[in-house]
Amino acid sequence: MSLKFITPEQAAEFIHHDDNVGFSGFTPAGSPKVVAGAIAAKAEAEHAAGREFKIGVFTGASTGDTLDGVLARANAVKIRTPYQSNKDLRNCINDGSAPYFDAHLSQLAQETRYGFFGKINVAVIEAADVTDNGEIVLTTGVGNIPTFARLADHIIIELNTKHPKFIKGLHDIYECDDPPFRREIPIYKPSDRIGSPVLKVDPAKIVGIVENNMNDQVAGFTAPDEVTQTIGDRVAHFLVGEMKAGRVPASFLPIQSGVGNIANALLGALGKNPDIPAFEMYTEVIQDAVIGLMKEGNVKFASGCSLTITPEVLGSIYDDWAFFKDKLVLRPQEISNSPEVARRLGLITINTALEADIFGNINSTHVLGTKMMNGIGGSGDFTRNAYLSIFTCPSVAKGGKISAIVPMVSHLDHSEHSVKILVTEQGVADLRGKSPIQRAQCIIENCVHPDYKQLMWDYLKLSKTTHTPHTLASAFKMHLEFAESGDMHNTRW
Ligand code: 0RQ
Repeated sequence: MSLKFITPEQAAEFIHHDDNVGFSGFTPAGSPKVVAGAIAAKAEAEHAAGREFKIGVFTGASTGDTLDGVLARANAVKIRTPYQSNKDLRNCINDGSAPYFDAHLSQLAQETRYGFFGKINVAVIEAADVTDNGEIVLTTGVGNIPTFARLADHIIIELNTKHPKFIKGLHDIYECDDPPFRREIPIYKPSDRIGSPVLKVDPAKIVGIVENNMNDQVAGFTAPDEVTQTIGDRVAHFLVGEMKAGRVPASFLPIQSGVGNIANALLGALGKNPDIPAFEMYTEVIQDAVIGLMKEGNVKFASGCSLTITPEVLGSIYDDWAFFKDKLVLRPQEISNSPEVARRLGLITINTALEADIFGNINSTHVLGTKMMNGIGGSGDFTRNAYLSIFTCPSVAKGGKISAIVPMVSHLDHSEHSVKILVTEQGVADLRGKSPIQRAQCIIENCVHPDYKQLMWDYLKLSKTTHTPHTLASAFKMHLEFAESGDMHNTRW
């Protein structure tokens, strides 16, 4: 047989109201870029004709505006999971028009296989190459596509000519068996390869190939400011101390780091620190900073789920492929974020909090307890299973009117049991081996902004309890104060 080229509109004809569609990629990297636009146009036409048209949107993580943005604006989302960061979709999630459930990224593939979310009808896959016998070379992100492609009835390929065919070998495609047949994932170091360089699908399911010549919609990072730079330096300094104390081996341990400006500044700080040896990464998102550190010899190898990097940096990788090809591997998120592998390799994990409480609980997802920001992403997969889990955040938000450290988090993503170190630009709180009251003292002393320190000490004095001295009637007073006057400084216990 030979595969045929079709238009995005012809591809959209295979997608019907109420279908569940699984998309490839992870972040905008490797996410399909043209078929979702045609699905959105179809949804708008159906709505104009008085008919319902909404689909389930299953992805790896966030996507680009050409996927999440267009579908949200067309009111075409029946259900969305497991992570997003698009402004229009976020608004629809928070006004209730796009139902969303937040999920640990490592779990979505297995829970889809278990049948928890119904059938996956169609898979849409961005590819650098595809053969008539169904061997697909993926592009910059893998996500959950091995599972979606196997379960779907129909497969649509977006062949993206921006990516050279010679990247075959960048990917390591492996899918776990399900219980009771599951075995260990045989990864014993970040560079181990355990699967196939191509995604193999049943060619009879491929209904057509759509051409695509668009870059991943990855924005650049702003240069570190004083706050992000200080946080980065504090983490690097802390890790050097751990090495000197013998708690982190002198050869170092693999790093997982989240996305965003703090993560970018932090990786730069780790790379520049002369006391930290060249290290490996076992992470989900490989961002620009990692590639810079690789060129400088500070990062030896990076295993991830995506190359979430700007087009310029991606171009520099393709131009120097001989240098990079044995230093990078992209895996399905079931593997890149596997709790089993994270625990085995002994990862140092570094993620960002929106809000922390004085007892060490973390909110990474819900602004003031109710509004979804992005999602838990992989932060839970890594934090719970880390050798050493670190959370970072600026001590204040919104020009100082919000303290990022509060008596009780307004939503819980990572509990006190999983969070070992908290770092703000004010300092480092080492929570290991401390009781709740000892953790509270340590966090107030080291991490809280000076404007809010007294308020926190006074909160602790409200309760006579000795184990976790909360006063439930006051625990959310800072949030309530912000909602009322727009400034947490005005809080009175
Ligand atoms: O608001 O956008 O209106 O300016 O929240 O805050 O400081 O710009 O932080 O971009 O680094 O994102 C936790 C969201 C941090 C991200 C989070 C307001 C603040 C600003 C964003 P504006 P910043 P960042 C790898 C691992 C979960 C997933 C994860 C995230 C906006 O890191 O999504 O870790 N993490 N995945 O003003 C109210 C507070 C606030 C606050 C900040 N306490 N209350 N608003 N803001 N603190 C990636 C993947 O899994 C794919």
